[in-house]
This record gives sequence, C-alpha cells and structure tokens, in this order.
Amino acid sequence: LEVARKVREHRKEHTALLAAAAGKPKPKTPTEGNGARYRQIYDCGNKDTLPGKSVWKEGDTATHDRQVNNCYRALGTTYDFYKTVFGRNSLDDKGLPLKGNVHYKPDPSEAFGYDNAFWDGAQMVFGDGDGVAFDYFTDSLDVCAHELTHGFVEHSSPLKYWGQSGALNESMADVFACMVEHWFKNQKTSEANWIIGENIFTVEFKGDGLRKFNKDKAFENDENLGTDPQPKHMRDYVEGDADEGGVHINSGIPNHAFYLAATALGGYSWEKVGKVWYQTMVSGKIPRDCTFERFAETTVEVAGEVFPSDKAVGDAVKKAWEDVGVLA
Ligand code: ASN
Ligand code: ZN
Repeated sequence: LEVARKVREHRKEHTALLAAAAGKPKPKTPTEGNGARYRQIYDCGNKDTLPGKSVWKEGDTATHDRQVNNCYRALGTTYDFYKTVFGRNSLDDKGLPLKGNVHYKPDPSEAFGYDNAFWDGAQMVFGDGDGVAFDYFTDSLDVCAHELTHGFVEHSSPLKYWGQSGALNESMADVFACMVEHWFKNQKTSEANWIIGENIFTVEFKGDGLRKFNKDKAFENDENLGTDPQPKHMRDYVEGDADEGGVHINSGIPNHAFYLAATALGGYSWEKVGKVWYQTMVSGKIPRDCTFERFAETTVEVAGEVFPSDKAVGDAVKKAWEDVGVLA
C-alpha cells in the first residue's frame, strides 16, 4: 500500500513535470463570476424549491440524467449564439452565470410532471411534462433559448409583461429562440424550422409544436393539437385579460413580421433582420410599455442605422410590419 501511494505520487509529479516541459498551462477550473461562460444545473427532484440540488457546474463532466445534460448544453448553445453573433457576454453582457433547474414540480403532490418552463428573474426552470401530451421541456433547444431570452429582455429593454409590450416580450423570446436553432443547425431562412417546441410532445400526441411563425392558421386540422392559436395580423388581435392580455397569443403578430422580413431577405435570419431586432433591443429606445407600432417604427429606424448602404433591409422590415397591419 505504501509503495502504491508513492508510485501514485510520483506519477502525479511526473505528469506535472511533463506538462510544464511541454509548455502547457495547467487546466483551469472555470469559476463563477470571472465573466466567462458559466453554467450551473440544479435538480429539483420533483419538488418546488428553487434552486434545487446542484448537479453540474461548468467544467464538470456530463451526468447520467438526460434532462440535466440537455439543459447544460442548451444553455451553452444559447450563450455561444449571443456571444458569437452579437458579441454579447451572457444575458446581461457581463458574464451573468446561467442557472437551470430541471425536474421542477410546483405541486409535489401532483401525479403528473409540470407542463411548463419559465424564467423567474434569476434562473431558468423546467418541468418534466405530464408524460401524456407533453414530454420533457429541456428536450427542446428553442424552449430553453426562449426562457433564456426572457433574461436577455430583462437586461436590455425590460418590456412590461402585459398587453402589447408583454406580447413583444414573448415575441422576442420566440424570435431569438428560433434564431438560436437556425444558427445551431446552420439553416438558411428558406430551409429553417419556424416552429417553437416542435419536439416537446410525446410520441402519441398529434401536434406540430407550440407556436408557428409561418402559418396563417394555427390549427391546420382537428388532429393538430397543442399549438397556440396565434393571429398573424392586427385585424385578428385578441383583446381581453386572459394570459396577461394575450401575451402568448398576440405575439404571433410580431413573430410573423420577423418571419416575413427574414424570409424576404433570405440568407441567415441572424445576419440581417436578427441584427436589427437585437440592436433595437439594446438601443435604449424601447420603453417598458412599448406598443407594436412604436417597436415597428424603431426597427425600421435601426435598420437604416445598422445597414446604411443596404436599403433592402429597412424596406423588408417596413413591408413586413405593413403586411401584418402594424404599420400603415
Ligand atoms: N413558458 C412560459 C413563458 O416563458 C411560461 C410563462 O408564461 N410564465 O412564456
Ligand atoms: Zn415566454
């Protein structure tokens, strides 16, 4: 035993010497708060306490829990998207650590898993789904990116979560989530997937996804379940108090405008229209209670500033807002 210990120690020394000789820096363990990408995943164990138990932090190796692993990787892909495409260092542009909770259950006595995911102002939270219609929420990259983008909205232009400004908040979450997926899969607008949560349903549930950017009707037929019935034009705007004044419903209008502008220009969604949307959100010109019209006017203005010699961008953006009835 004593010999074995000595050999082990010697080996350690030997490895360190070899590394030093090869000029390799000793691997650094990433630490929270150093301003670089930092993720931490918590397991709520089907309870309602947040955060749950820490199970994977940046630099650790993968776990055997698919939800933990998916969440960690989706947070990483979303971080990389914002960093690579817009040069933004996390949600606050200051390296905010990304925290995700999985296996969350608001009512632990409930028989079925939780059918939602959300951003609570400081961290992401994901349910397991009921297992009958909804599957695990972390299976979907765009659902993860949607929740993270609520954090980006909060740190750029914190749109009040009610009525039109709330629908814009929801739309930003969907638009950037869609772009994360396009970027990750390197898809051009013509071949891209324009559905949020297309893989969130169980095998036997007949649904295309949670929200569609590109269809005029939400319900193609009676078999297509689970899709939010979103309008694509101001004439179908839904008034009322439900869903914070229809934040997940009327977001279909700005979502469709983004889709129309992005597909009209072609190429990659994040390169032109995506850049305009991003710059609009960080411009300081978007008030908390922003209306669709004010947001639309700002995107047209910003398009001219970001692409001064490419007039087609501003034109496509303006036409898209006209086509959904927001601008006249
Ligand atoms: N999944 C929803 C969202 O992020 C949760 C909610 O409405 N609070 O919009
Ligand atoms: Zn949302």
